[in-house]
Amino acid sequence: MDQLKELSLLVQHGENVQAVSCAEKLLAQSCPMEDIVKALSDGLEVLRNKCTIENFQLLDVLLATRAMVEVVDECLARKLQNELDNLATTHEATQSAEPTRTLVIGTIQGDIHDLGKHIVATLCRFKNLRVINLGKDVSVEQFVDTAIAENADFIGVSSLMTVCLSRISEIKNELARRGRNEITVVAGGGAAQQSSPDRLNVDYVAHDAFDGLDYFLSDILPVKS
Ligand code: B12
Repeated sequence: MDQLKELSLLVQHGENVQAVSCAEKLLAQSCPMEDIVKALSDGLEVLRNKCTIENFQLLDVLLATRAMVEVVDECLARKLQNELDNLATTHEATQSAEPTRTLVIGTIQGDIHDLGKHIVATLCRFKNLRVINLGKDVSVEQFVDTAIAENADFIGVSSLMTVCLSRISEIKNELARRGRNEITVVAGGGAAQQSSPDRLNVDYVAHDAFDGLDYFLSDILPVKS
């Protein structure tokens, strides 16, 4: 069987130990991280029908969740750390070691889904961004207060719950009220992806974690001196 398919199935079935070992093998074979994250997400996608208001098979979903988090923390984070360590030995990397951009990230109030946000935060932390992770169920005021206090460049907001989407649009209104229009707001997560920047009143809606990372690292901002 295709190893990425196998990884999806292992996550879907909550086989955390085997999922970690499968992901390690894939990374050792230079499988792109994008493909691994896609396989993890596919594994959880199958559980969609076990996570509805009417049918909530919590144990199955939580076991899959644990397997996914372990792959992210034990395989992907370690691989990213190794890449960073290797880079740090080069002169060029030593010069650019200080993070130049700050991201405040969290899941919007009313929503407790945090796996996608965890992946984004992990990728960004290892790609030279300063990341302040506010966790889940985060109010508009918490996002804005923290972004201002930390002199952030970006607010990253995640939402998988359609009913919570309207709160996202309040973030830019609150930033404007506080005279901080320059802070860029990026939304992501299954529910946000179904919408548009205009409707969510954000600067960008990321298709996935890597698209978000590209946006945070792109030339849209002048690099702070
Ligand atoms: C796992 C899961 C849970 C877990 C969450 C565990 C956790 N720690 O996160 C638990 C069991 C707790 C849970 C609870 C509930 N869930 Co649930 N859950 C899911 C499930 C199966 C997978 C979600 C997931 O983690 N996917 C994998 C991650 C990696 O994908 P992702 O979040 O989309 O993230 C990727 C990108 O979107 C991006 N990204 C995400 N955020 C951000 C942010 C930024 C800034 C950027 C740049 C990128 C980015 O990066 C990731 C990698 O590319 C989904 C079904 C689905 N496939 O979406 C339902 C789902 C989200 N749940 C749903 C529901 C209804 C619920 C409950 C209400 C069920 C209930 N009976 O109570 C509760 C919610 C309670 C609440 N108030 O939030 C619905 C939501 C429907 C809707 N559209 O409103 C879904 C879609 C299932 C369905 N019925 O269709 N759930």
